[in-house]
Amino acid sequence: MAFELPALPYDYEALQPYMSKETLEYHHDKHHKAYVDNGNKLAAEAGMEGLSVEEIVKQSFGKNAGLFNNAGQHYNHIHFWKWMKKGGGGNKLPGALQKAVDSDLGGYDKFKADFIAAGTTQFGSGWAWLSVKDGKLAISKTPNGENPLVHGASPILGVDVWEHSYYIDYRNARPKYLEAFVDNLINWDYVLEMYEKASA
Ligand code: MN3
Repeated sequence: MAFELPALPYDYEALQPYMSKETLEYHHDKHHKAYVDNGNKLAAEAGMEGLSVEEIVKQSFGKNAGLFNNAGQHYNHIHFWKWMKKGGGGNKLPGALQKAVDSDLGGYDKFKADFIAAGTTQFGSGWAWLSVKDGKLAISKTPNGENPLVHGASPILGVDVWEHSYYIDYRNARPKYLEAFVDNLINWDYVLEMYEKASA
């Protein structure tokens, strides 16, 4: 099925002051749209246009870099918009997630420190992740458009650490952006939804 640019699930102003209208306009309307357009073109050339975005990501990994990068970024951004909400973030996690964070990651404070460290230490462009692998939560990082799907895991939360995600609002201060994301933006209800699907 052809890739489509999803509408943002909130207004362009909704995430201010943590993520500006200008950032969302560029990031969603221009960057994500380019991944959709390029991904559709490259998927058609590869004869994969009938597959789901998840299948295209898995099948193109290590074989078709152009298609993989665009399909990976399309998948990542579809979820990234939903992983944020107005009034999000903080340490009030839905019950099942809190339990898993406590048992698998050593509690919320350690999750926060390790997740921010993953994003801070990703050299260059990429993502930091919280995933379910072999039934347990795990934190990781990936370069460019890569994601945990190609490492046998199910991503349930990711943060974009490409400069286009934070440079307008935070300039070079990536750790400040990551802290604001965790404290003020994460939509834990959507993380729970993905956690339940991944654990089913
Ligand atoms: Mn991005």
